[in-house]
This record gives sequence, C-alpha cells and structure tokens, in this order.
Amino acid sequence: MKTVLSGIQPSGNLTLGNYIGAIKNFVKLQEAHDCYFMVVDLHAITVPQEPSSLRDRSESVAALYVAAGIDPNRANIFLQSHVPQHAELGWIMTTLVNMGELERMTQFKDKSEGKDSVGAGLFVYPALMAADILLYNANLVPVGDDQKQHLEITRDLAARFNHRFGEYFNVPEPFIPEVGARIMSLDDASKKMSKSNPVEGSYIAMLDTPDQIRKKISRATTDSGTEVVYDPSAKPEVSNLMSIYSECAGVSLQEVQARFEGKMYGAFKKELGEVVVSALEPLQNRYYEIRQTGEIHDILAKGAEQAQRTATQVLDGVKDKMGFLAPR
Ligand code: AQP
Repeated sequence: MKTVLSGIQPSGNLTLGNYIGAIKNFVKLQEAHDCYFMVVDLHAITVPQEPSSLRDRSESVAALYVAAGIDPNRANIFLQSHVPQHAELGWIMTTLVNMGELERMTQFKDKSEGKDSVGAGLFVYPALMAADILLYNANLVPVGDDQKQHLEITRDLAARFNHRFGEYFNVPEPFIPEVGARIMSLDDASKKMSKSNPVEGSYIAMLDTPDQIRKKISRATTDSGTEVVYDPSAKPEVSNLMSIYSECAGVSLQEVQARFEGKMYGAFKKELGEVVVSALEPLQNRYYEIRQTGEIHDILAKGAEQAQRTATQVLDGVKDKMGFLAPR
C-alpha cells in the first residue's frame, strides 16, 4: 500500500482553494492508501502568528479535516508540532539543501516581497517540508499546483541523501488534481485564492455563512463579456468560477458550460452561490458539532502517537546512515 502525506498551515481561515485543491483529495486518497494528514503549525510560524489564534486555528484545521470526511480510523490526523522528529529531520534537510535552490522558490519571493524583515524560517521552509514527507517515506503527496516547486526540492533531497549515504528514501511523486489545482482569488484571477490575503472578499472561507458566500460570489470580478465559456487565458475570472462550480457540484466543466449556454453572468453567479452553499453546509454543521464535543483532542493524540512510531524509526535510520553515534 502506498503512503500519502500532506498538510495545511493553520495560518488563516481555510479557503475553498484549500478544500478543493487539498482536502477533497485527502478524503478520496484515504480509501486505498496509508495516509498522514497534518496540521503544519511549525510551517505556520514562518510568518508571525498571534499565539491564541494559532492555537484555535490548529484545532479548527484538524476539525475541518474530520468534518470534510477524513476518517481518523483510516488516516492519521495530527499536529506537526506533536511529532518532534519533524523539526529534527528538518534541520538535517537544511544541511543538505543549497542556498541557490531555496532562492529560486516563488513562494519565498511572493511572501517576502516588500518586507523589510523576513524570518530565515520562511527561506528554509522547503527543507522542513521535505522532512515532513520523507519522515514517513511517503510515495504520494497531494498538493495544489502552487506546491509543485517545493515537492521538486523534496525529490532532489531524497535522491541526494540516497546518493550520499546509501539508498533509503522513496522519491515521492506529486498528486495534483486536473481541475481545481489552482483556485484563483475572487478579486484578481492572476493570484491564487489564499487564506492569508487580507482582503476578505478575495476568498471564500470554508466556514463562511451562506450569506457571506452568496455576497462574495455576486461581487467576484468578471470581464465585461456575458458568455459563460471556459477559457482560462481569455476569460480567467469566469473560468475560475466555472472550476469552482464544477468541483462543488461534481459535474464536468463541459457540463457547466452547457448548463449556462445563452445565460448571463448574473444567473450563473446566483446558481454558483447556491452550489457552494450546498457543498459547504453539511461540512460546517459537522464541524461545529466536533468543536463542541472536544473529540478532536483524542483524535490528535492518537494520530500523533501513530505518526511518532513511524517517524522515530525512519529518523533513527537516517541518523545511523549519516554517522550519528547512537545513545547507549
Ligand atoms: N488557491 C488554491 N487552489 C488550490 N489549492 C490550494 N492550496 C492552497 N491554496 C490553493 C493547497 O492547499 C494546501 C495547503 O496549503 P498551505 O496551508 O500549506 O499553504 P498555501 O499553499 O500557501 O495555502 P494558502 O491558503 O495560500 O495559505 P497561506 O496564505 O497561509 O500561504 C496545499 O496543498 C496547497 O497546494
């Protein structure tokens, strides 16, 4: 059975982009794989976080996983900081990665742009991400399009380690969905929808109320045309909304186009609002139940315990291969 690993940062309110590009695939993958789904809180602190919101959001992301259909009896759900081996292997990977490789990362360029002071953690983020994946010897990593470059570094580091110290790691493959790998911002289709965007109207949060969802969609930027046609280069905004429709209603893009032939943007947006509300409502109800019962803490404790078992074994092997003297 193949091992799958992925994670989401508790760095804001999870968006429809995180749901479509990541969580929906996690749910599918758990059926036939050995899965590790983390809340990557150590990654979240690469940009400043307010302690009480970090705590609340970490619990919230884990509860959203379960509410969306990740079954804690099938997949390991845990917080990255509950498995200290991530930080330790992260350091080891930092010593294997080159500055030049890190300098090429577009996420670093985007997130550091215009800032006077940027933490070194943001720069070495890909080394920690490589550690996350290699710690479980994962074969498959479900990610959105935006994480492809980081996964490429992970593959290089796995191969570099194997070359230098002897065959040990699997070289992991990305698992990128064909539709929905990059859901774009509602106010600017040249940027991806992002939970840390300060403009609230730019994203739909998984926990937005029905009214907020309808309002945000009705205000989403569209071109001056009228036809609901899928053409990402000529009509990026409408095409993005069509991808959202397709993913939330479970129909193909061709079908979306056929449904709205001869109709105007207004009618399309109105129906899209309802489709998104219907997709998120059951998940939201389940989410609030989970938060109330507090069951998530037991789920996280069990997930961390299982994850630590594998992580300890893999990390011990790494240290042995590298020549660390084992404690007696
Ligand atoms: N807009 C998106 N479309 C498709 N997939 C997306 N993902 C994120 N945004 C989109 C996927 O969600 C997973 C978790 O992402 P992350 O929390 O590690 O950070 P990110 O990729 O940087 O996502 P955000 O929402 O933009 O977070 P912030 O604003 O905190 O940086 C990944 O699999 C990602 O591909």
